[in-house]
Amino acid sequence: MSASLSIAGAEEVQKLRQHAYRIRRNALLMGEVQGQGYVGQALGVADVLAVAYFRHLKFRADDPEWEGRDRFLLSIGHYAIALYAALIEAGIVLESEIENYGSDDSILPMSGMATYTPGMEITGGSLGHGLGIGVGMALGLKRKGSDSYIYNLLSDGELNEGSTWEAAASASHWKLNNLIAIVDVNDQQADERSSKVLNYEPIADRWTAFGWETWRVNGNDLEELVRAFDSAVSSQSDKPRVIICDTLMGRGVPLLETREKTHFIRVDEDEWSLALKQLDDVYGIK
Ligand SMILES: Cc1ncc(C[n+]2csc(CCOP(=O)(O)OP(=O)(O)O)c2C)c(N)n1
Ligand SMILES: [Mg+2]
Repeated sequence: MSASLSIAGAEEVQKLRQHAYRIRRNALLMGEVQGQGYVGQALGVADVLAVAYFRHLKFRADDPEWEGRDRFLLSIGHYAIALYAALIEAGIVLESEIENYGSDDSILPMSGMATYTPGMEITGGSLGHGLGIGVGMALGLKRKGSDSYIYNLLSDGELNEGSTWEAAASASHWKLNNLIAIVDVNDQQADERSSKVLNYEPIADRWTAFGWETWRVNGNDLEELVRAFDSAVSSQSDKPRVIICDTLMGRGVPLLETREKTHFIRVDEDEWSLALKQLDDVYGIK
């Protein structure tokens, strides 16, 4: 895959911008169905998901369990709405499922579960286990001689979990250069700013000290993301890779960007159409 990578031009970045827009829009539409949800996270990581799914991940929309696919592991079950929005954009989940989001028999439950949703590789509601599962999968794929990558999106809250660091240590021990961790640093968690709950800095030095090749980028800047993902995928080192992404919760919808409490958002009925309109304005869509 790395051999076929070319430097992203303005046209490619524009295409990724459109994907990011639609991921954000899908997330808002799902939020509107329930009137609430983890919408701020979805808006925050939409650019990361656009670059992952539409520049790097190998997948077959009509065959989500294709053996040759890259695996995208969502540690953070509560971010499911973000991944659903990307899976819909990728054609793995039908757009018509949006209206069933979060209802009893839906394939899109509010917390991500592998048995419910095509493209959802793991069940991730109990935080701090995604990276450990990723280590096991990456080791297994290596032993099978597979050239697939394991991506694991984890949150800054998950850096509070000892299990994340056990996994980080074992990944470098096993030289898992087919494992790419993506850390969403939005400096938020359920009760407080993440940096106040438990300081995570110097975050890049910590990962480097655990034996990882490390990038830190503005996770809402597509060009920076493309450069980091391209380097991570094409690196020839035997180390696991981590891309630390500083993101803004609610990104792309000013009324949500400025909320004080963004972990779980409730939006008044009339505010959803305003949120969608603000998103269109930000993207210059009439
Ligand atoms: C092991 C575990 N402990 C606690 C929780 C409860 N919980 C759910 S979301 C959350 C916040 C985690 O931080 P982060 O993912 O950074 O939050 P966000 O950025 O989405 O606000 C917590 C503590 C959980 N799901 N699993
Ligand atoms: Mg967080």
